[in-house]
Amino acid sequence: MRIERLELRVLRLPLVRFFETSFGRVYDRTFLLVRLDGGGLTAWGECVADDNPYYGSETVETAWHIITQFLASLVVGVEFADPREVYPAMRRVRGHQMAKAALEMAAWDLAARQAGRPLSALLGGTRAEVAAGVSIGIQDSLEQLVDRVGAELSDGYRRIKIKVKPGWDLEAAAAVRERFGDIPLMVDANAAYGLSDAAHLAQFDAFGLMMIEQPLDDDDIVDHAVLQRQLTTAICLDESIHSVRLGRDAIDQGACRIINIKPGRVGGHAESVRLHDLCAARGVPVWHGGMLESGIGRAHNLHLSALPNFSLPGDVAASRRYYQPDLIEPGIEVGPGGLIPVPKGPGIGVEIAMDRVERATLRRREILA
Ligand code: OSB
Ligand code: MG
Repeated sequence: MRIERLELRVLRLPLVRFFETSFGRVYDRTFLLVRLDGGGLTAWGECVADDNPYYGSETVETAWHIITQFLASLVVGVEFADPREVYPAMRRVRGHQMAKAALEMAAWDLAARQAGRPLSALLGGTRAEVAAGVSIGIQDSLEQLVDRVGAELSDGYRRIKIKVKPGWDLEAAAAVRERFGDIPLMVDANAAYGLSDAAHLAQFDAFGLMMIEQPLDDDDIVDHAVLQRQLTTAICLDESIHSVRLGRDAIDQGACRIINIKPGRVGGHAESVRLHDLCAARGVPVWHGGMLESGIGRAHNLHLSALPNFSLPGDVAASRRYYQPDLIEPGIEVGPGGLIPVPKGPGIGVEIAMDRVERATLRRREILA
């Protein structure tokens, strides 16, 4: 496989509904798309970096800089025997997992298209459909939260995650439990707490949650291990797990019992598969996280979610919750039982609506071999 051409675009799309986490409320999403061409085929990847460094340290502009100045020359014009060689080829660049992942994931799409097979088959997927959950942002009132949860449950979603922060936490979980009883429920704090909040966080134990996601800082493992010993609720790490090695360390130290895998956070599909396999070997379940992706990133996520140890419903939801219309046609939909079929065509297996991509594009750069 030889990558002959790289095209990078900055796009902006309005969200169907605002999304609020402990680090703020957003009404639209700015992100990069990567297009790779090779052997007469075209492939796509999406960079999950946002226009701000609030979830993680990367942004659209840092990813643009790192890809154009440093990564492109390590990938464009290079012959790869296997997409697993792409991440190691970028090793001299430290960090910048989201920028690396966008290129690496597009390379997987290219390899799968060249093989004429769905991406999930190359990654080792064993499922034809994946269980969908939803992530519900912080709302203006508990009534609105309960309404949203009700709407998502009637759409068939198999697990509800609510975003929490100091001042919007125990009451939110209580309101959902009171109205909907014993549904599969979890909370995500996006690093909004400190170890000094341990006693407060322990009050979540009363709600029988599936897990509490990323209560403490994104660069922390040890304090999460201290906290986990004080909770009966399982801790799931998201932001803290930037690599397979950090995943290993977190498990070994007892910092979490579950891991959220986002390929953008660990450097792409190959690193995600390695993390998935490590967790499977240690008896740690994983689920696929989401970053408000367009249909292109969403399709990538579905293919990866087909691997066997993605045993909990992920933040892989229908296109229409995010963008209307999406950049793919048809959009991704949730079927009966809250399941989403993994696309069956070659590569990511979705049709890209180029007219919509063009309309949403703010900037474009072409890099040739
Ligand atoms: O922490 O999982 C997160 C969205 C943006 C940044 C971080 C997170 C999220 C979500 C939404 O929870 C997941 C989705 O629906 O795509
Ligand atoms: Mg999270």
